[in-house]
Amino acid sequence: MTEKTLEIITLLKNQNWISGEEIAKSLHISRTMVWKHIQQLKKKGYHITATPNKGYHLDQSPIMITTEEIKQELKTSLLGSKIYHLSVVDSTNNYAKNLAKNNEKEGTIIIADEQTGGRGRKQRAWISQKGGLWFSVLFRPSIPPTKAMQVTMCAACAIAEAIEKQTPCSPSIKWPNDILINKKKVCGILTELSAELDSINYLIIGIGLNVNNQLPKSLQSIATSIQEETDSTQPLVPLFISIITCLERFYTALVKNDFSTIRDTWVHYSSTLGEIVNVKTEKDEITGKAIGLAENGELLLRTKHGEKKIITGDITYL
Ligand code: BT5
Repeated sequence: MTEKTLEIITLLKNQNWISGEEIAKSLHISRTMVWKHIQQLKKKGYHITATPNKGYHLDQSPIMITTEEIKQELKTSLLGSKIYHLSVVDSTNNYAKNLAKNNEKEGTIIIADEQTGGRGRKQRAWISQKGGLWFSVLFRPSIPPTKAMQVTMCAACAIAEAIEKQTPCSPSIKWPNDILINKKKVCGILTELSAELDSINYLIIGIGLNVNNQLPKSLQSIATSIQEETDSTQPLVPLFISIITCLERFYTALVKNDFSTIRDTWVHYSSTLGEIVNVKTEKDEITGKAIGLAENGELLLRTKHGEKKIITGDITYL
């Protein structure tokens, strides 16, 4: 898209109706050129009504991601300073890792319309067809590797807050990395890092949010999408912008050593605390009551054998 096309989007967004003549004047172009730009926007998925006497009206922005729209709307200073938008990739986390190894700066985001090899934890498959938000954010935090989980918590808080702001849904966070709506998983977070003993080289947060994508039958009892929950198609850009804006706020707090803001927000959205849960870890299976969250993001469980700190695992509510 050209500068002029972007300026037209801004004019359309700022006014209910705007005539071709006003656009032409404001951009110093002919009315024929205005018409050509409008046709281009329609091809990109913008729904624009043209009415004699009134002019043009923007009914709806595209459902799919457009980098131009992101650049126009995103007002963050660190996250998204560089954005790679791919139509298809195996995994945005893999792509981010390769960039990170080649000295890519903190804040870069990789977003894909579709992933052919989307991954969850322990190499589990993550279904990521067109219509969802699949992206990875590259961080280089000055925190010890033991605190890496705090960045995952920032992401979980940001996603929950953004869903609440942008949709009528009530999200909750299930420890350690799931966002639920009506008890079904709508989003998963995959955190991967490269670290020395006492410092992190890079940390990648991969976020998979089901928005307008279809889910396979095999997942329908445990997973949901924003579209399914709201019965309507949700434009991806406002949700994405909201997640990134919230994430930058939480991450800035974390870097300034203010973990309490993140913990309070996490507790506010948690569906895990207070529940009796079964946790499957690498080595064993533990049942207990989830009573709190430790400083580094571990789950505190009260069990028959006393209090236990769980670093990672899969939990089921009993
Ligand atoms: C996760 O793993 O929940 C992390 C998912 C992270 C995906 C993002 S997308 C962008 C970036 N690039 C990647 O390659 N990955 C990240 P885990 O907690 O292990 O959950 C995996 C399990 O969730 C699977 O075994 C399925 O049961 C279920 N699942 C798979 N696809 C799903 C989907 N689209 N929605 C909900 N659940 C799904």
